[in-house]
Amino acid sequence: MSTATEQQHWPGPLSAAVARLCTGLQPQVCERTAAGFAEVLRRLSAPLQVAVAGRIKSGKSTLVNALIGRRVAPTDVGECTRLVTRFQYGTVDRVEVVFHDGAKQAVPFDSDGGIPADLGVDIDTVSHLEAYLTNAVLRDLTVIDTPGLGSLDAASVARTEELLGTRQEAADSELDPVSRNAVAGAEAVLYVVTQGVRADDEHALAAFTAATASREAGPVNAIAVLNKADTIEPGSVEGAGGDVWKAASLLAEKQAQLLKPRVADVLPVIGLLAETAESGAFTAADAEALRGLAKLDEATRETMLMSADLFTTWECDVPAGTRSRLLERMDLYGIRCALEAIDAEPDITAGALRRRLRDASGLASVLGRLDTVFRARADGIKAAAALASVTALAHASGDPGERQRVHDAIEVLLAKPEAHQLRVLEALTLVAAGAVAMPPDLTEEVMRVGSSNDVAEQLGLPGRSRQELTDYALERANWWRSFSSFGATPAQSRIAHVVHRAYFLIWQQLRSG
Ligand SMILES: Nc1nc2c(ncn2[C@@H]2O[C@H](COP(=O)(O)OP(=O)(O)OP(=O)(O)O)[C@@H](O)[C@H]2O)c(=O)[nH]1
Ligand SMILES: [Mg+2]
Repeated sequence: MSTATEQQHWPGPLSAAVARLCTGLQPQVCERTAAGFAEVLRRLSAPLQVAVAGRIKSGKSTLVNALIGRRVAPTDVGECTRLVTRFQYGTVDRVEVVFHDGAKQAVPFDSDGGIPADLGVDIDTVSHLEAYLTNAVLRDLTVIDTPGLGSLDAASVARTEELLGTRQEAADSELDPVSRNAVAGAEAVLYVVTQGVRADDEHALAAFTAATASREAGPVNAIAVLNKADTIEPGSVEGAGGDVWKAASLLAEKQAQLLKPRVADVLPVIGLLAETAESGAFTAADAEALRGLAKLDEATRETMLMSADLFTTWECDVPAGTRSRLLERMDLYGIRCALEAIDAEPDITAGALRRRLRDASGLASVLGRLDTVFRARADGIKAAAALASVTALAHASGDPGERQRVHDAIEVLLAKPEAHQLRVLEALTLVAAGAVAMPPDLTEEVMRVGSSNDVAEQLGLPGRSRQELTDYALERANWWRSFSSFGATPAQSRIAHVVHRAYFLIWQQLRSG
């Protein structure tokens, strides 16, 4: 007989195992916890939930539009920038306002196909927005646009947490607030920073933990982008040689030092240019206007490109309104890129020019990382998030017997060989968050082994022969085994077991493959 669990489409074997755990436990827990488990099951079968988070005006919504490939999230002004909007896959494009009392109201798109900047409803009564779009990217990622973390006081963190927490399905399922909190929140985060991460941005990243309600952010489920790379003054970055992109890459590396291991990576990006290139906002008329600008003599052109003001006010044949539009869509750096592309290839088509802008935006690398960090590991990320929710629900129940039953069931699950990857993710998160202290070199090794699917990368020996890799894997497997028995604290020992096993499996794979 096939159960409901087997009929569902889970993202993979780990999620399926956690789903079985939930269904198995449901009859053994109180009604409230069981309702929470039902919610966990529902979330497990949904696409990975990725929150785009960061400071006010860091370009979150712009980046969301670039990812979706449509200018749909309002940017810059309007009350919607203060709301959480969930973009998910749907067969018909529509947007709904969800009120605090659970009521919903459809809102029409504006004439450009975007969510209107002002909704015409009392914003204080609104919980969040749900946008259903036909865009294919949303089939396996639900993208959550969040309001900027402006101040890092507890109140603003709590607000984001609550906003992310009071999502539609949680509200639908009539969970009490405690249970809702335990299952709410994003499963992964794309953290947007701009030039100069300061200490409080690290705090903001820690605040993501609050936003995700029950999950720690870590290299498993967090990526950062250094947005607005085009606005970096290359002269201010040593070693950039006056090159904007080089400067951005160097800064991103520096920020990675600060933010790792809380995030898997920091990638430079120009969200605005990515949005323009991906959303169809770049038109043949824009290309024509740029061609007009490319014909200007060198001195005029350079003068105009010195500032936004000069660009729009300088006397020239291309109408000022057209120039303002270009500026708004591409900013000066994007315009310069386009002009250089036209210089090199005067007959370049609008389509080819658009592709050049996309290349210049750095979006491809971001999408690549989203694939390898989030999409490829969605099963593990979702399963780990679900386990965290299950644990939180059991704790919230206040019944020690129930807590113990849930705890035992999780232990049984984690002890199974097929749950190894789940333990690796858990170990990574614990070490990255500093919950288990490790010497720096061992921390690095845990990160390396757990953060890749490529054996040579996991071993930190790219380009070595199979024999060398095999020998090294065995050596490290043995080292971690003895560390787990002799050198480690109990918490470290648990991690060491997992790392030992990871090396052992690598060794086995190398020997047989
Ligand atoms: N030059 C430049 N401007 C950008 C870039 N990305 C976004 N912007 C501009 O920055 C402003 C803010 O962008 P939003 O996407 O609204 O930022 P946000 O983080 O969603 O803002 P809030 O939701 O209000 O916190 C807009 O004017 C964007 O056009 C970029 O890569 N380069
Ligand atoms: Mg916004």
